Amino acid sequence: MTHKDILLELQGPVALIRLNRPSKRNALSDSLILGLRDVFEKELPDSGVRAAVLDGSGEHFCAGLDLSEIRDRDAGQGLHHSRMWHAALEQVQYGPVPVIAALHGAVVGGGLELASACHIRVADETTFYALPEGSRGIFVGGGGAVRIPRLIGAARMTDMMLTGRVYNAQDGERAGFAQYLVPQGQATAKAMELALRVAENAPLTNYALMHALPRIAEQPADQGFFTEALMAAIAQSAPEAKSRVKAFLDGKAAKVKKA
Ligand code: 1HE
Repeated sequence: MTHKDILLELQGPVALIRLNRPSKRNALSDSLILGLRDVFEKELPDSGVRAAVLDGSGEHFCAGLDLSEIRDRDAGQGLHHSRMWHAALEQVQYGPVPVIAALHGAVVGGGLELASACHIRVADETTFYALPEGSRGIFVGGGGAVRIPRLIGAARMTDMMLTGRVYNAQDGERAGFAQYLVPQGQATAKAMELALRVAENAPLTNYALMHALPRIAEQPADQGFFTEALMAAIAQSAPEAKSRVKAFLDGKAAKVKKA
C-alpha cells in the first residue's frame, strides 16, 4: 500500500507520484524516504506504466531531510542512515521507468538530492535551489555529493554549501539544475506532457538511457565506447527498433522538425 504521505495516480502510461506532506513542506522523514523506495521498487514495476512524474503538494517541492528526526547518531548509525537514502534514491534513478521531476518553490537539501536522482527536471518560475546543510552543520547524505556536481559542477556546489547561496529558477536553469523552465504552476503539466512523450519510446531505448548512459559516462573512453557498442547492438536488434526504422523508411513515421 502506498505511504500515507505519497499520492500515486496512474494516468494512462504515466504514474504521477506526489509528495503529500505540505504542512511540513514535504520534508522527508525516514518513513517517507522508505515509502518512496517502495513505490519505485514494488509498486511501479507491476503497474504497467512507462514513465513517471514526481512532484510535491503545496507551496514547495521539498524542504529536504525532516530536521525534527535529527538525533544523536554515532558514526555507524549516521553511515547507515545515509546508505538508506542512497538505496531509496537508487530506486528512483535505476528503477523501472524514467522519472521527470516537476519542481516549484523550495528544492532544498535532501529535496535537491531527490530531484537530482530523477532523469529530467522541469522547474516553474517560483523554484529555488539551496543546500542549507552547510549552515546546519551537516553534510549532504542522500547522494548529492555524487549527483549534484554532475548537474552543476563541483565548484557551484561548493559555493552553495560554503556560502548558503540560493539559486532562483532562471539562474538554476542556466546552471544546469533544470532542463525546462515554465511559468508558475505549469511544471506538473509540462512534466506530464514530456512523460507521455517518453512513454512512447521503445522500452529498451529508455532502459539504455537510464541504465547504460550514466555508467558509460563514468567509464574511461575506451571502455565507454565498448559498452556503448554492446548497448547499441542490443537495442537495434529488438523487433521494435526494426519496425520503427521501417516505418520511417516507408514514410509513416514523424520527421525531426526544426526547433
Ligand atoms: C520542516 C522542514 C524540515 C519545514 N524538516 N520540518 N532543510 C532545510 O534546512 C530547509 C528548512 N526549511 C525551510 O527553510 C523552510 O521551511 C522552507 C523555505 C522550505 C519553507 O518555508 P515556509 O515559510 O513556507 O514554511 P515554514 O513556516 O518554515 O515551515 C512550515 C512547517 O514545516 C514548520 O512546522 P510547524 O509545525 O511549525 O508548522 C516547519 O518546522 C516545517 N518544516 N522544513 C522538518 N526540513 C540525506 S541528508 C539531507 C540533509 C538535508 O536535507 S539538510 C536541509 C534540511
